[in-house]
Amino acid sequence: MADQYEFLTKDNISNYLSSKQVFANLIDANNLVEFKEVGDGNLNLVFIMKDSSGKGIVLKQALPYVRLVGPDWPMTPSRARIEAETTIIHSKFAKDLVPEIYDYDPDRFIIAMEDLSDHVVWRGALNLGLRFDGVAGPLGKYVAKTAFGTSIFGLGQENHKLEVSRAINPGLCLITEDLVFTEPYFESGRNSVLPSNEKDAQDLANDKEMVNEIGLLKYKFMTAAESLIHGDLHTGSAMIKCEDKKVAVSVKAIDSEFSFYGPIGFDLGALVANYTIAAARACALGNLDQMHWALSLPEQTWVEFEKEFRNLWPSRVDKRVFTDQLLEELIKTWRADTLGYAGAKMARRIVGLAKTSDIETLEPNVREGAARAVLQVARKTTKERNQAKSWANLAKEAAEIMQKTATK
Ligand code: SR1
Ligand code: MG
Repeated sequence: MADQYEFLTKDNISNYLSSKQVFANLIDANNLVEFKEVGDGNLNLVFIMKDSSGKGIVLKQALPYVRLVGPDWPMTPSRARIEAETTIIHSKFAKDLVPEIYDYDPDRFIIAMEDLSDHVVWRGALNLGLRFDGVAGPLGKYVAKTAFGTSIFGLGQENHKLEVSRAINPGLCLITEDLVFTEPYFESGRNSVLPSNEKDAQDLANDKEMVNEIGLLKYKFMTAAESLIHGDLHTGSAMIKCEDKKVAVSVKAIDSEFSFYGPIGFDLGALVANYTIAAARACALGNLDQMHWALSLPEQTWVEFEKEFRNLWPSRVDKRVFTDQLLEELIKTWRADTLGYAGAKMARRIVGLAKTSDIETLEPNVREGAARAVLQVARKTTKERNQAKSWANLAKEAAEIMQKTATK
């Protein structure tokens, strides 16, 4: 049975590390001096160990249920296999932008990977009002490199089809289909907002044009097997190392357990959504410089994505009918998809299950305005996604909404 396996604990982890030859040169299991359980996500156990010589390793174990809710919400632990496989595949195209995977244990659903304790989670830094450049651009590059490499253009017809079937991830896709695309509009008992935001949530659910767009975006999410996407690329899925405290020297996309063959714009949209949420927090805290900076990040990610994808285009496997004109059409479509998914991902983080610390750690008096702003930006961004507005214009519109809805 997939749910009958031993969970990692402080008491058995040293034995686990000693039991596998693959760890012999990576860490001294008999001399562990540091042990931390750092899993602050919604799904898994995550441990960091260090030995007396300073070598470190991370073990991440998938539980047979959603950690956020408990055993009442069973969830396939084979998502750990998906994450290990996707990270390894993505590393072929963007080695520096993902953690190194050392091992995957299919019996206990444990991934052993590079210790990134010299990095911090980007969302945490953003929440502190810290401004690190050199992150949004590399994340756009990560999406471009992995999207091209795993697409028909990078793999060719047969390999692409084999990959689509290998990467199928129905359990985790269902979570996204429900939490992102359905429940914010059709309450199923898992939504929540402040009482003062109830009308904002109702306005969202009653917005027929928005629901229609969400239907189109959900359908595409469920059917467009464009590339092996990350599937949950928010600012908590980016780890950054910033030695001089201004520009990141290393950026790693982590936690790709929601990965599957899906629409390329989904990952880009997730980033745009979370930048917007970070901006709404900054505005609520009266830090308008930080708000404007956060609202400049979508353009940085998009520009790097587009530049990198264009660079890779000449190396596509089959050029016969995949002409340069097609690339122009695809770029245009992906930009509209990015904005559509961005709005969907903003809205779900305000009304649905699994919110963001950016907004949730705000005092309720200012949280009200921030949540309202995110919902209004969400609706506008998704509904107007085909209007070909400049990134500067989109940022200006979002800033205006945030300043107008701010509460004290
Ligand atoms: C039940 S899992 C909730 C959310 O956590 C992850 O970060 C995904 O975004 C998922 O929707
Ligand atoms: Mg995650």
